[in-house]
Amino acid sequence: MMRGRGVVNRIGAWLAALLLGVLASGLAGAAAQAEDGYDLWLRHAPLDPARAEAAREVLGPVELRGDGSGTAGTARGEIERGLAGMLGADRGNRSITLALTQDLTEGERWLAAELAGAPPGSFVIAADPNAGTIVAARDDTGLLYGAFALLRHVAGDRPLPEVARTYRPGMPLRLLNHWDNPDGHVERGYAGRSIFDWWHLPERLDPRMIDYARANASIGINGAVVNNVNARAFMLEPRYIAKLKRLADAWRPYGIRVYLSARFSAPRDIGGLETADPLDPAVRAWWHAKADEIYAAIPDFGGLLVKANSEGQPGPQDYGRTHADGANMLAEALGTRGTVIWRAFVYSAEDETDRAKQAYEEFVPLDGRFADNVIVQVKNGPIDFQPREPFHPMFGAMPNTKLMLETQITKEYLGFASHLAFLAPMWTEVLDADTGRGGTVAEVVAPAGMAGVANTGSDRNWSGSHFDQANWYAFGRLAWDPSLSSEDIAREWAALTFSREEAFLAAVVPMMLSSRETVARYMTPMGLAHLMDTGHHYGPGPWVCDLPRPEWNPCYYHRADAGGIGFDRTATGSNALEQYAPGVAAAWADPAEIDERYLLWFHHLPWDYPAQSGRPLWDELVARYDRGVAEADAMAQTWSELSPYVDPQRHRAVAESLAIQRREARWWRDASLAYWQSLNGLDLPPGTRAPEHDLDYYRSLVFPEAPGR
Ligand code: GCW
Repeated sequence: MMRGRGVVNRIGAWLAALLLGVLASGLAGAAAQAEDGYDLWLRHAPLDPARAEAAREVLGPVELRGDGSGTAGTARGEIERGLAGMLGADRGNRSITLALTQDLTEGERWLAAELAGAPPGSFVIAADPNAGTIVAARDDTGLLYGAFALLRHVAGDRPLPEVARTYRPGMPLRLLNHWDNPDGHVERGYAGRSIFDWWHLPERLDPRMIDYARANASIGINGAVVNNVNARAFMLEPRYIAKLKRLADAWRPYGIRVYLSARFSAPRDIGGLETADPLDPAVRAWWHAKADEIYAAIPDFGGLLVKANSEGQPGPQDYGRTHADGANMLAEALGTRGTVIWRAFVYSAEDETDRAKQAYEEFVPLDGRFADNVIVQVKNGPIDFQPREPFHPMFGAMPNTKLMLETQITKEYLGFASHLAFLAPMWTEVLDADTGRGGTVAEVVAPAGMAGVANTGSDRNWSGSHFDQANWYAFGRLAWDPSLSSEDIAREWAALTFSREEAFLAAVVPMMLSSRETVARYMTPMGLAHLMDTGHHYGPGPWVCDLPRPEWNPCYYHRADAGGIGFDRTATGSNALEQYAPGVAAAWADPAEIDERYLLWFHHLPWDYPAQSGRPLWDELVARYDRGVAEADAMAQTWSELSPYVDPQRHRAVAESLAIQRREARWWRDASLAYWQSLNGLDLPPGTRAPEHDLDYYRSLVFPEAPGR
């Protein structure tokens, strides 16, 4: 009996397990399997049967013309790998041909014509049920990008182009800037330690370096500045050149060139010279020899990135020279071999004017004086990666200088990796901005490129949170094609990363699209900026007024008192508006007409100023904080309903971050309102929830251990 019941029990358990398994797999494809996010958007999850069938009509074995080495071989390998994941063993029997234009057959020659004059990395794809699929390019990197684009088509919800379609990069340089220090600490990094294991290089190459290169290549990123702009000079020493060479060799097949941040005082720091004056012949010779040394090891070394005379970094102004003197000296050392990327993020202690005006004032007079291989890299806005800033007035104002756009993928001022904020809408807002001087920002930077301060780290999911992977992805996609819409990018990423189910995408894509605005609402609504607490930049600190340099203080930015709030940047104030083209300035000059998301950036207004809603400014501000908090709650609710579509491990991780975000959205709102009330003495509008604690409580919170400092 006992024994018999045991068998029955075992059968029962087996049936139950089977039933559970069927239920789970029936729920939503990939949802059953736990995932940790390491594979990013390159998961290559199996296609559902109907999509797989359609894909097999145009896909099959990969045929690579040419010798199959290097990057072209990498391209073939990636297609094999992707299709193995998505289609399994049955790939269909149409061939996939990868060919450089010189290897095209007579009948395919017309594809070469499609690519005539296209920039490096361009490719063409044509998928035909009769002829199979062909990816053609003029260079190997184009084949690699084409391979990834083909996989994106198969995996995403857009069919492969039947008529040949040409894809061209929108700008030549698509660079990650790592603020990683050689000791493994990442400045403003919220995803653990640095991914670069300098200590063990050159002998030991972490396999993660290859996965990193794959991820970048898959979205068109073609260069990486591997060290912090607050640079250590010793990274130019021979032992580091050897380490760098190992990385360059590993990344070459993925089309990634290495760049270094250079400390301007290196000739003094490590070169034994008395000076780093850019006009001193010995200094010039030192840099020249240094460049030769680097190029001997790394023939395709990309170039040098420099932060000079900014936040205590050395620079040419230390010797009474200009930014152009400094940049051109390095440009001469590199010659045609590489590029000097000179940052425009400068502000100096002595300058009494509005910090938002300083970069323009220092750089615009130098227009036309930079060497051909110098690019000036300009942050998206005139202050510093705030949740919202108007575009930088330098864009469009230096027609004779190559300007590059610098964005920040790591969310220093948008809640680190804990808050969900999809940044594509922020970057397209800048790229699409009409400078009023003959083009949009995207057009201004098209001859140069775009840089993104990376959010990678040693965390298993690379970016500290799953949704922050989307910002890395969006950066690459936009640098490749700045005309892509945020919605298309969000959809593509979410389908690759989580689930292709329409019900999932219909919920998660709108949530991503509004997420950055949500953060701006509960942190710094209506054009407020830089109210983050000192040092770590996490959480509110609008009360900080006593730091030695005026522009380090949140009070400097909000200028609030009993009478009103906001920074007057019109003609009655700092007149930063004047740095913009007249048409642009006009749209922001009148507080009654301005897009109110920029209101307090440009205007100082009384608390009872009638907002466009008709409500007094104070009431309007409170309403926007409240809306931000409500939206954070709504994101958590939306996500909780999406568990059927996402594996439990990643679903839970995101839910936990959203719980942090809900709590901290309240913290931001409550602390800010308590502080504003301490200045304006106003009651909250009727029906509004009072801050949970008093102002002293919020002011007492300190976080010396916050990451990324
Ligand atoms: O946003 C600020 C950061 C600094 C950073 C600086 C810069 C690398 O707080 O950590 O330094 O910008 O862009 O140089």
